[in-house]
Amino acid sequence: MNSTDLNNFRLTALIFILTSTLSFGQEQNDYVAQHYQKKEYSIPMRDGVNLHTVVYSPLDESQPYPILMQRTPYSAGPYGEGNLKNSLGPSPFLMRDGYIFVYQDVRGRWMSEGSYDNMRPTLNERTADPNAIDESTDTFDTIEWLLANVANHNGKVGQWGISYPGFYSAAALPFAHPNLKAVSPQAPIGDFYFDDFHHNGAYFLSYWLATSVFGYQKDEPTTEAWYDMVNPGTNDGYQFFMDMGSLKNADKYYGEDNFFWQQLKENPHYNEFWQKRSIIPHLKDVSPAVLVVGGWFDAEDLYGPLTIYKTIEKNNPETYNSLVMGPWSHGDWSREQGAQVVSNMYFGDSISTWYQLEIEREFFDHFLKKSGNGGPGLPEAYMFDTGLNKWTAFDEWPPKESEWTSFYLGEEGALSSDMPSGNRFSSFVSDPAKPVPYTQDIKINFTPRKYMADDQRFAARRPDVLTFETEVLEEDITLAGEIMAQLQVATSQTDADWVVKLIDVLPGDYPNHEYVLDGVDMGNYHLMVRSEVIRGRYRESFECPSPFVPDQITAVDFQLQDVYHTFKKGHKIQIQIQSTWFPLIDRNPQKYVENIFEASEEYFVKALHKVFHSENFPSKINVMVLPNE
Ligand code: PG9
Repeated sequence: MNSTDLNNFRLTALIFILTSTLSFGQEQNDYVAQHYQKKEYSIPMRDGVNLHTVVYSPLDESQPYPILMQRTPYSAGPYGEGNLKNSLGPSPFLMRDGYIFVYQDVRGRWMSEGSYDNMRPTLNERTADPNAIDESTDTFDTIEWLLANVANHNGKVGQWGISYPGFYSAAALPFAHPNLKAVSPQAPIGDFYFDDFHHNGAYFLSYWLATSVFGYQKDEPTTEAWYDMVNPGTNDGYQFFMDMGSLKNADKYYGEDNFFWQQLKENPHYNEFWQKRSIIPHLKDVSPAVLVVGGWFDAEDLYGPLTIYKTIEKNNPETYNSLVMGPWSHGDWSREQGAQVVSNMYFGDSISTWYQLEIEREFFDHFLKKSGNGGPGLPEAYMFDTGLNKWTAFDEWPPKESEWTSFYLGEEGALSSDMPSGNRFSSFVSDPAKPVPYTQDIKINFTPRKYMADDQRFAARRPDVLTFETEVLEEDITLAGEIMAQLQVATSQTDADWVVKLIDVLPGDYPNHEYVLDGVDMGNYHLMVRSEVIRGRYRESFECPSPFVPDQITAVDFQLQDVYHTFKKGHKIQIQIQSTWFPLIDRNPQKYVENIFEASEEYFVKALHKVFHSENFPSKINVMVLPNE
């Protein structure tokens, strides 16, 4: 961005920020009331089910407008985040540009008819059977109806959404309607076995409360919640879930009528139930232009945006497919927040506003208001370096310039590019009765949002967390791309989870920023850059688990999600390895049982875990390093 553009941006952003000195919601409400008219429709799908749809049309009918739609399970009406008046509505810039905004309750939710199905499976083909429906056919039928019944549109349709609405945007891509010209899946769920409810087979206990929201069928269209949130009776999540013990004790909170909780319990492995709900295999023959958006510190959906972008890129080289990854936690980019801070790490000011103005607005403007030819002049991958706090434009992701490099675990907690020698290992006792907390302040809530950049010093000082660390870096090193952990481990028992955390150890004199919470000292802050878990039983296959042979050295390889982070000179790179991460994930009993959701207490046993760093059994973290310019 040249200096003129930068000044224009700053002026626009300043005006916006000044004008929205009212609460963000209030300013939006007033603008909607003054410039849009709202109508509600019940749109029939091919099988006769009617979907509740809210349409906001510009009062100024001097020109035709594109339709910009969001399909949501969170209520399109005034009762949830789907409407314009909520901070998760479209950006103020899109609202002022003028679109016909459409919000729809997906099948089986709120005011729509039909039955709900989490991540409804996508059909592999289109047939004449009117009852052969999925989210793609519902989107197709909705667009057909809107084009025929909504006035003053320009014949072009866009779709966008964050999180679950991001999935519904991606689900519009298979067999897309020809008038659907631009789709922006933002923090989209790709697959519930790798996003949200599980990571590599470990169940995300922290999502347990959310099962209330997605686990019950309503009797009829409704504007009132038909489900109750479990009242844990405490805000202390660690204590609540420790007191609960085995997951089989969770049944007393969820009855048989919570169909999703039953499905979670009955399908612990990556079987056909989960596989058919993944949108990833269906991202072929994609015709709309795509802008995928995600946050490097998104605790809910990180597999989704990265995998959806890469899959579209691989299957559809001719399709306009782009990616933006910023220093955001879940959904931050849609909210106006001056200072962008995750945990205690400050990344800059007005990053969300800049993205909304310079990227999202340009994308939809080009493909929905202009010819759509030639592209909007945006980079294919606009990625934020969370170490240098700056954007970089790449023409692909991961960058072709990045080179694979291995960091080897070594003795005495060393981490380096040197192959280990000798026959050494590091060990720790993993005790399910004293699991490692996943953060320092564990509060029970709908889902975890803010732990991804937390300080990890508390964990480094526990005897059941192994730490391996480089010397102080003598020059910057930039990780840009994928990460693959390749561990050589052994356990005295027959099952184990393996958590790997990649950490940027800040220098002791690192300054506090004005946005850092009182009492936090950023000197020596152990910034978690990336973290991931694998339930060790799935090391060979997510569909067919296998126990460990006690004390037998075993390879455990798994992918961590991508990063773009420069570890600056004077910092250190640290790897932490542990086997509990509570109550983010449930506790692995460590004594193999077919279904951990049904494990009784006697299966929860201590285990001695070993991580080898020897000549014959090296453990390493493979990263993609972007050569210094
Ligand atoms: N992906 C997020 C989520 C899905 C299901 C349960 C809880 C959270 C989201 O839609 O916010």
